Amino acid sequence: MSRIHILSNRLPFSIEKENDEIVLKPSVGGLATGMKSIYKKYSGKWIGWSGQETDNCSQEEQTIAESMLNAENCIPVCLTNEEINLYYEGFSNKTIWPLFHYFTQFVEYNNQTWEAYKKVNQKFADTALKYLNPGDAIWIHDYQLLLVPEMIKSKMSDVTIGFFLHIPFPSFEVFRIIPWRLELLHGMLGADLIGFHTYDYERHFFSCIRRLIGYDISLNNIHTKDRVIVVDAFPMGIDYEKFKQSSLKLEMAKEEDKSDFQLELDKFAKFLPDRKLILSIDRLDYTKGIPHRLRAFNTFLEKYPEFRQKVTLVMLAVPSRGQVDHYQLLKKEVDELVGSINGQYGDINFTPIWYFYRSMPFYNLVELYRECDIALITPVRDGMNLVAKEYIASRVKGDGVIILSEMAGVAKEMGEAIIINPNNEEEIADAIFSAITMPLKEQQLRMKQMQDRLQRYDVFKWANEFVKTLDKVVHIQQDFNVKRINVNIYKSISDSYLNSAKRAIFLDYDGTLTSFKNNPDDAFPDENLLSIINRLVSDTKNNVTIISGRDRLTLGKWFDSCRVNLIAEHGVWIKRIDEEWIMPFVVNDKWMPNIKSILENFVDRTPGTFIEVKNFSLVWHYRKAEPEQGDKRAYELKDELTNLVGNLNLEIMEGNKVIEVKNGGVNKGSASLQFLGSDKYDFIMALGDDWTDEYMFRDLPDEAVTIHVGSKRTNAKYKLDTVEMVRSFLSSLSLGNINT
Ligand code: ADQ
Repeated sequence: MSRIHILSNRLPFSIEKENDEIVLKPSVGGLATGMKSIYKKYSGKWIGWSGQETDNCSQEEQTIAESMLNAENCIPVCLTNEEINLYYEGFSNKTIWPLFHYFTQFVEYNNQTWEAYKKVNQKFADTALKYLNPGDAIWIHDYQLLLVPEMIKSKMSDVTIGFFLHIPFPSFEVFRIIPWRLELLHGMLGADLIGFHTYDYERHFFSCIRRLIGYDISLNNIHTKDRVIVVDAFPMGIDYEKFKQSSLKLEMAKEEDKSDFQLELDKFAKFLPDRKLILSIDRLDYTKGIPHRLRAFNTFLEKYPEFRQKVTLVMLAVPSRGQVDHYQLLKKEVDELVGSINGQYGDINFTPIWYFYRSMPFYNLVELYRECDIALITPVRDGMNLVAKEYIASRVKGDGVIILSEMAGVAKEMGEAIIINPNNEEEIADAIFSAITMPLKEQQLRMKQMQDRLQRYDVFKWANEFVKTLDKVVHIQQDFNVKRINVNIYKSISDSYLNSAKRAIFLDYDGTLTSFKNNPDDAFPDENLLSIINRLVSDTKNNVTIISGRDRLTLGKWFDSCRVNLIAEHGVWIKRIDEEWIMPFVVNDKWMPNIKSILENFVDRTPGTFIEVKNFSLVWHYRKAEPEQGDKRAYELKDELTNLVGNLNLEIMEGNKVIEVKNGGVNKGSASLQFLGSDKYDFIMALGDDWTDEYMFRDLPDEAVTIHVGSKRTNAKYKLDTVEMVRSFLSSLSLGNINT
């Protein structure tokens, strides 16, 4: 991969004015650290907003800021006050943020902010496009820029795009609420790799894609009409060594080197050596569950009165989004709760809650992480939560207990924490009691396991893993592109077609010559298709065979007027032109009643599914079922059948939204070879779209032109994307067109 650029809402520097001079202030957050390592290593640019509102500063100030940022390989996207209001504070923070965190009651649906969101996303995309070269990669971050991947992909398809969402991706039932859901999904699908913190978010995303767009998903790949998009979970880490080393440094610090804050903490510890400190750190956001936490602390003091003078909650809340109403209300609620608890349980010597409503410098944060015996992290929803990881990295003595909400992404990685439901105040109160009374040995054991894991998977590893996968995706896509029939490939196929004297052409039916219909009986050949086939067969050099899983009666009826050979039920029946149907293989139907009763049980439990009974096979169709339920039942059915079919010499075939059970050894591969027999053909071609056609692609002679329809992995040599392309390809061949 040549260059990798980063695109995020904010640049890793902010512009500030000091004594009338413009200065760049670097961000110290984990993301900035991880990304800096990437865009520097891969000689890219970092594109984003600098924090400067263009209508609040002069042109000269903007120019100075821009050249200072350029010197750091940063490219500012200039935004006006109004754009920030509508796109960032509006649509990003009043619509997407609450929706994706399941606060549906806070979601605002406002066309004006949506229009601004689109416009500003386009501004980011346009700025990036100025710096992108073919072959470059770009890594786009977070919910403010969901539309940018598609905006870039549609203009420059040869740029590889990674997208990472830092917040949760909600379940389908929540995501479907938003009127602009399709636009948002299509925006994200412009990416080649989409990353989430956890598998749950990935699962929700897949479910939305299946239900709202209908693309096929296999393992963690989404198959669109013309691309494969890889989706995976990459739990973000922190700069572990930075926290560990700073904490070790504090451990060794002499009295005169200590901060005032640390000296106060020392004094407190000396004065009250048995006092336990519980730490709570967050941005003041309604997703972080701060009022629940305070009420739970209140319950703890009520339920365990013996700890009333012995436990202090140190609560740090960073001011955040203060212009938004819900945040102002939250601040009021938190202030009142803190006041009420301190009023009720405090006295001259004891303040139950130390409340700081401000940001703190990095070294003070580490001092607190070191000093507090327990970290109480109880968001009601959180994409990941880095505070939990920072606390663990700073515990260089190996003690300390962490109480963690099961609703935070980080809980998936930390089975050793005390995991709680943030809405259960009683449970949190009991967890505080367990943490306070946890023996040191157990604390150390749990802490060690978490530390080992976090140290291995830090923010650098996280970033590198993402980039490594992005690189792999490039290869998967190249693989797909190499096989797609382009002008040159078409020319060489057409040359050998025209230069041949005897041709065998095998054409699968559903999904290849015609699109899928909800009711299989409605997929009869239309006039256009019949004329293409008739033109093909009018050339006496061509021996054309429709090879399908369909039953022989249907195929016989539909192609009655065409001079084509027919292979039905995946090879059970063969009918050559002007001859009768024959069964080239020995097959039986004795197994059918038993298997049919199993399938019936699945039909009863899965609305929208039905059984097709063929002469020698049974098919369970689930195209009309609820997509998720259909897929789930299909897994179940395959599992159940696999245990039975071996003994009965049967085979399970998985087609496009169908599962078919049939006699073993009979498939489109053996049938097509049987058909060719000992006749000599100097041009053999086969087209098909699903798994059942792969037998043909595998078994036909090496020189055969094999073409997969769609974008799945295949044994075929070439690909065509759609049924329409198949039709125009066959038309061009039959007309003898050299170019198409
Ligand atoms: P945030 O919602 O901002 O991030 P989080 O992951 O906890 O949440 O990060 C907060 C950061 O702010 C931490 O690095 C912490 O040290 C710092 N911080 C907190 N309080 C502070 C204080 N008083 N003073 C100074 N610094 C303070 C979003 C998602 C998260 C996801 C991250 C990263 O909401 O779920 O973990 O992105 O993907």
